[in-house]
Amino acid sequence: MGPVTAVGIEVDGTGLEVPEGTSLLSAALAAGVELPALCSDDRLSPAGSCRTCLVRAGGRVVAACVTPVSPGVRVETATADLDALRRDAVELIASALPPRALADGNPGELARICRSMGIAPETARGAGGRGGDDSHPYVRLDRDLCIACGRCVRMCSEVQGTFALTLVGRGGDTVVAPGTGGPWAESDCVACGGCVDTCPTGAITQPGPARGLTSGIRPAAAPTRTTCGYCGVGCALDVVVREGGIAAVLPARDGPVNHGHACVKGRFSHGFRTSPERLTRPLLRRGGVLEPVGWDEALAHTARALRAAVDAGGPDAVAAISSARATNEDNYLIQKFMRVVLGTNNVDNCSRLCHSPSAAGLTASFGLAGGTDSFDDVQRADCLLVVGANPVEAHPVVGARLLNRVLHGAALIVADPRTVGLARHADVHLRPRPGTNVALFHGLAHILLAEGLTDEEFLRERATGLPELTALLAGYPPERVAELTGVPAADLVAAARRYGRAERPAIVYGLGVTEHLHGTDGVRALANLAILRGAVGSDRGYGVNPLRGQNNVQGASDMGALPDVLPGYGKVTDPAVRARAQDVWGIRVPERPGLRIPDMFTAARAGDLRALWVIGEDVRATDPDTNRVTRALDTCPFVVCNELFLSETARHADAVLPAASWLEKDGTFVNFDRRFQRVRPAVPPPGGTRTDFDIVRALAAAMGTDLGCATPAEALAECGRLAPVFAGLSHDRLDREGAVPWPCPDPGRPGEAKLYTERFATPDGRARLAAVPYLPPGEEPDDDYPLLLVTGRRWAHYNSGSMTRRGGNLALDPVDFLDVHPDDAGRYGVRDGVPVAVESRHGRAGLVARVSEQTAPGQVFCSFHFPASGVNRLTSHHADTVTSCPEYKVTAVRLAMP
Ligand SMILES: Nc1nc2c(c(=O)[nH]1)N[C@H]1C(S)=C(S)[C@@H](COP(=O)(O)OP(=O)(O)OC[C@H]3O[C@@H](n4cnc5c(=O)[nH]c(N)nc54)[C@H](O)[C@@H]3O)O[C@H]1N2
Ligand SMILES: Nc1nc2c(c(=O)[nH]1)N[C@H]1C(S)=C(S)[C@@H](COP(=O)(O)OP(=O)(O)OC[C@H]3O[C@@H](n4cnc5c(=O)[nH]c(N)nc54)[C@H](O)[C@@H]3O)O[C@H]1N2
Ligand SMILES: [Mo]
Repeated sequence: MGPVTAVGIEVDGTGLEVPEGTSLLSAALAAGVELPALCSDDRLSPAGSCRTCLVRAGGRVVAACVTPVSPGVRVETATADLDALRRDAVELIASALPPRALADGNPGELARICRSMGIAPETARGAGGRGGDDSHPYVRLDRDLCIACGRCVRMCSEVQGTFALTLVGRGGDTVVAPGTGGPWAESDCVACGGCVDTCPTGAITQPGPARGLTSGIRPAAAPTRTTCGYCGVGCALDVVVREGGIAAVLPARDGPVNHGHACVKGRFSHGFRTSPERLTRPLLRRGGVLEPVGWDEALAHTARALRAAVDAGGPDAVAAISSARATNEDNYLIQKFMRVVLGTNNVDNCSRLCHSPSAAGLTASFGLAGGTDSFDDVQRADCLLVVGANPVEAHPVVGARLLNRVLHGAALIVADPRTVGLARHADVHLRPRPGTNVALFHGLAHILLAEGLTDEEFLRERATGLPELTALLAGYPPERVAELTGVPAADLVAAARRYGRAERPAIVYGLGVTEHLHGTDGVRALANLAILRGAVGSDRGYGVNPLRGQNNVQGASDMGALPDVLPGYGKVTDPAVRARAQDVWGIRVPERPGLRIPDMFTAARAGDLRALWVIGEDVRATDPDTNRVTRALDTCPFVVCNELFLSETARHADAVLPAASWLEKDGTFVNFDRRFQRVRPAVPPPGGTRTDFDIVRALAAAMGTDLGCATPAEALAECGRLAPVFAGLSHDRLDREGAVPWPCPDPGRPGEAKLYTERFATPDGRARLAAVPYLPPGEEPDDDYPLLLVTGRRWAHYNSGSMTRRGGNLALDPVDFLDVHPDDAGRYGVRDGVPVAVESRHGRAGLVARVSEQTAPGQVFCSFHFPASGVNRLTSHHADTVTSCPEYKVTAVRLAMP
């Protein structure tokens, strides 16, 4: 992408310069002239079909949206004949529609344009009667209002990449329809809301109070700009509130990551907020049952219980699991509470279950715990290597942007045992046996070396460890790697050559790399590829980028909700780090690293952990080997939960404190490419609930300590004093600038979106190649348990499903399926749609079989979004040897009678 040349043009007699390639429509807008353009949306390629944006350019009448500027062109927009032509075009379109198309108060684009052109509502006098489709919970189709502009179809294909919609019929009868022919609800639609957002007439709307609102049509009252509280993409959303309730959540066109796009969760899944099951009062267990009590009583009781645990077993007899769903400020306070009020480092967050191997591996290879490049840069790559990640379902906006890049010519290599969405568009799809990544990556590295596809200068000047790695890689020739991984040698060679010969490759990866017995080794072996290519910290590629999972899992860890580090990743064992914290907090920080989540459970089972505070994590549903977790929690004398709902964990707790959700909170999140963004309350916490921030402060007060940090803004400011990498951040700055990436030590300078351009953050400033041997996974299939279970995500539900099962998403995905390959279905006598029991060495779960070729023979796949199915009773306690991240991706199982 070279520099863009400016072109001098004239619009209605005024000269201006616009970039080469600009359409006359955009050029007119730049000159302050807004033209009607019913088939146009600046997120889409131009169509030029509606003829409502006619202008005269160089003497000819043309559709402005499809005509690019030419140097010196004179554009006329405002003559009487052009006004008449445009009005005629709009009038013709409107006249075919039924009267409701232009009814008073219709906020739609067409109705607004008609009003501005003085086209009377009576113009719309079409007969209608074409019917509609209301089969879908979030999308309604009114065929009578369709003008066949094709914006929805292009949104679905160009922005979302789902290709679910098409135009059918002829001439004036042309209308949008799901490509599969049947009802919308049964189509390929993934409810991203893109079609709703672009439709100019109200033919496609979302039902309910949001009807007619789109990101282009703002309601009178300003919406609240916030950051999505589901996954780690960090979509900027505008929340529209009416009569105290959320009427619509619209993707922000200027959202730095989402650029006007969103997904089914961020856009539509807010029904949980007003679910009758939402907790609104604190609960205390009395005589075996949870009973509602007032806040004072709940806090006093909890404070007494924590104090009693410390008295009985010392500060380390208490632990907290902090929440990656909660804000940075919540997390900052929670870890401060544990260290300052109780005097223990026993605090951890679900990064442990997720990307702790990324933090450890990336730190070891490069020096810092985050991804190396901004996603905007990743999207400039000419070759994408997507490993063990399913962004089409788990990070849909990222998935859509990656797919878009591929459709525009980037090469795509997917490494995933399953045929995930992106794999269908891949140049090479590597399907390793689960748990064999290290061998796979070494196999690719072997070929890079053997074929001279490495960057020798980079390796000489900016990396260490090449001799050791070279020696190790000698043992990973393609044939052997093919045996270890099941990936044909020819595919390995093809993939290595693509990655090796690309000009600017990027690696994007997910839990298929981390959630393994050797997850950290996997991250390091993957990082080797970027280092060998010199494609990190340089202009020759876009590094290694984990698609972090939870909305704020990066932030929860950044804030020091981890047992071994303080905010900003300074080690608790480092006296200088502790001294800095002592300066800010005024207490001595305990120097012994605390317990990791699985060790908390072990300590509980042993009777050593006497109180556990679980904040926004349903450990009884989502941690592995549920039976062991249950024993731990049942043995622990006091368990308190901050929750929105009576989750599996809360249901068995001794105290439950009802918490506010992301839509009701003030603070910040850090997304997967290290950007801090603001979270703002669109609505107040429902009566009786409190924000986690307030709960932590109140509990500290009940224990006689003022935690300071009266507001979230003050908490982030205090964090910046403790952690130099965040010193340049503040709520005020984020309010002004939107998103700011860390490292950001200086309030007057931008944060670092791309890392390591000068040097790596390792002690010697060099990237470190890792010579780690391949070791087999913790479980292998055998005669008793012949199948390998892989667990992961489905698009419509989110983790424990506590929020997505309460609302319309349940209708989109009501059943917990076990995907079984047709060969295995035949072998084990399983039919599509029948209930199956799954057994592992650790427990039993009940699911419904779905026969599908998405999984490989010998492997089965399911999600963990329906706790009642008991999927995590199957998963084992095997965990990454470096970070204790569970081996969720590999469990030997068998099918049994339900
Ligand atoms: N819809 C939805 N979105 C979510 C979530 C959700 O629950 N639902 N959760 C959020 C969270 S917390 C997270 S962490 C992210 C996770 O996002 P992802 O990491 O994309 O999620 P997963 O589906 O768990 O795993 C990714 C892929 O790893 C593959 N895999 C398994 N084993 C191996 C292996 O040995 N090698 C390779 N190469 N691949 C393997 C699986 O087949 C799977 O397709 O998603 C976030 N977004
Ligand atoms: N089998 C299997 N299991 C897995 C995984 C897998 O791939 N396979 N993935 C693992 C991964 S990567 C992750 S991250 C975990 C996620 O596991 P969890 O963190 O347990 O899952 P969530 O459903 O995201 O959220 C937990 C709870 O937080 C509550 N909550 C939401 N927002 C807030 C808030 O602001 N404050 C408070 N106090 N509570 C809130 C929700 O109601 C929910 O009950 O699951 C892990 N479990
Ligand atoms: Mo996660």
